[in-house]
Amino acid sequence: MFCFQCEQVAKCEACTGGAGVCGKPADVADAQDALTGAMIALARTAREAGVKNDRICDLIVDGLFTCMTNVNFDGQAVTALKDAVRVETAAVAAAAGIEPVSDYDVDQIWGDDEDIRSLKSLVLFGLRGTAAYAYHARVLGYRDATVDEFFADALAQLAEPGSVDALLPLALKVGEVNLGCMRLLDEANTGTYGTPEPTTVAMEVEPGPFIVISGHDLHDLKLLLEQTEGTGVSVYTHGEMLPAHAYPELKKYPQLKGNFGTAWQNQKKEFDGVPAAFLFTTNCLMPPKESYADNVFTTEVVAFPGCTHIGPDKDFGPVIQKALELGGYDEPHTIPGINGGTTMTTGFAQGTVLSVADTVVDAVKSGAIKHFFLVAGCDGARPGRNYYTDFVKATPDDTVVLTLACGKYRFNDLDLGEIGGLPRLMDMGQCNDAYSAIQVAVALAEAFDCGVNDLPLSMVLSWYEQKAVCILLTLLYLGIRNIKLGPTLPAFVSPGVLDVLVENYGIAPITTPEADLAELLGE
Ligand code: FSO
Ligand code: SF4
Repeated sequence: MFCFQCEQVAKCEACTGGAGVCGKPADVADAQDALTGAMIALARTAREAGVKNDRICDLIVDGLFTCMTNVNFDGQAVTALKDAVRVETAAVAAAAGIEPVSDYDVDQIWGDDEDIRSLKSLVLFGLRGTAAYAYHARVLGYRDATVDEFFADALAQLAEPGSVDALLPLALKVGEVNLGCMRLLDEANTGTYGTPEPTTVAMEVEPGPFIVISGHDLHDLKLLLEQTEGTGVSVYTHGEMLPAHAYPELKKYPQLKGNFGTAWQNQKKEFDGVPAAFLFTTNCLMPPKESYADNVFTTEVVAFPGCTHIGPDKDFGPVIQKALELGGYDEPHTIPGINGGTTMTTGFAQGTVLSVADTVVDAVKSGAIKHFFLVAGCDGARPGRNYYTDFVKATPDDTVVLTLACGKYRFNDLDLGEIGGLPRLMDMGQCNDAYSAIQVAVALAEAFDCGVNDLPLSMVLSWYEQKAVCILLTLLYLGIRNIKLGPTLPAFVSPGVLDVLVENYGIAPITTPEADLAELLGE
């Protein structure tokens, strides 16, 4: 196996040998590469045949999402999807009277010149992240032809020799398309479940049977809430599902009680011995410990051998049954945040922040707000990630901290007080709600008649997997400069490509909270 797509990659280089650091076995990694090679063949065959349709797009989106970190550990499921892709390739070729293009050998990318390998990896991993967002929008009935067609176009280009001059714009194009895809998902989520409202979420679990739902898919949560009505089973969010509490059409269910635990990398500790059922709708699934593996359920493209998978009929009966069998706690039970807090707030997406835009602009003009920090991105296991806690704790009282994605669990139980009638710490939502942060930044730039780079706004980002890659490409596409990135730089960014990113965008690795704060505040 060869895999270097995520931040926890072995030795900051690549996972090789029998299994990855994430627990992905070599045969699954190889099956994912074979699936990717088959998707590239489908994309090239479709291009030659001049065919574009939803069926091709859906297979490619499913395949890209399946290969993301911590999503699918089931080699049989991955191979079944590859077989379906091959059947489609043959059908497209037959209908057009051409020969199908043979499967592409992805090892050609892994063995390429390091800058070409780096840029093709940026494109492929970025596409995987964008595909996850397209998938979530699609289940809510939202799709966009520009986004859909780009997946196949870009995959087909990965099989071409490529040059730095051609691949850099392609990587930025991934960022552009991802912006459109996050907009689509924002429309899908708010159009279906309403505009998020500021909401305080308890971290206490009440006595009685309960289900913990993790991941990003609001549609799955909605179905689970419908099916748990009247059963006596409560539902708690976990990880990236936390912002669901802010959506009017989800929060109206009384059995949606609160949030369980912290970010994804703590699940082995936090799920151990808990008398509840766990439902994973997307990443980030870790190989479950034997002690709770029977209580883990997966759905959509998530899978783990031996865990019950809820299929397209979306009958969550087995999950509810498991929760009833386990019975939950006898007494209230609280898992505090990592700073000891017992509540957190969410729901400060663009709808809320822009509704008080005048207040925010006045506060900046009066000097009450000196600076905005977007401290956002993924959490992970690397020890250096306490940087983000320390950074937020050290931000001065006249600054605002916006956050999103699961990296916020490093500090979202802190009470940072208020500024100009607004909380100093505002959670804008899931990683895809980076779209909200961009909209707020653009609105502020318009209000001050300047560019986003001229605002008193700094981005201090943490990355872990491929959604962070596509969001980073979006920020670069928008020309955002001087992003601080940590806890380590991606292993797939070659020194040559890093030079380009530093030169053109001023990207820099995080250093220490004190030094970075002083630099960003111009002290
Ligand atoms: Fe976190 Fe995992 Fe949303 Fe990522 S849950 S690490 S950025 O999947 O997707 O933030
Ligand atoms: Fe290694 Fe990350 Fe790939 Fe897993 S997804 S095999 S941890 S690089």
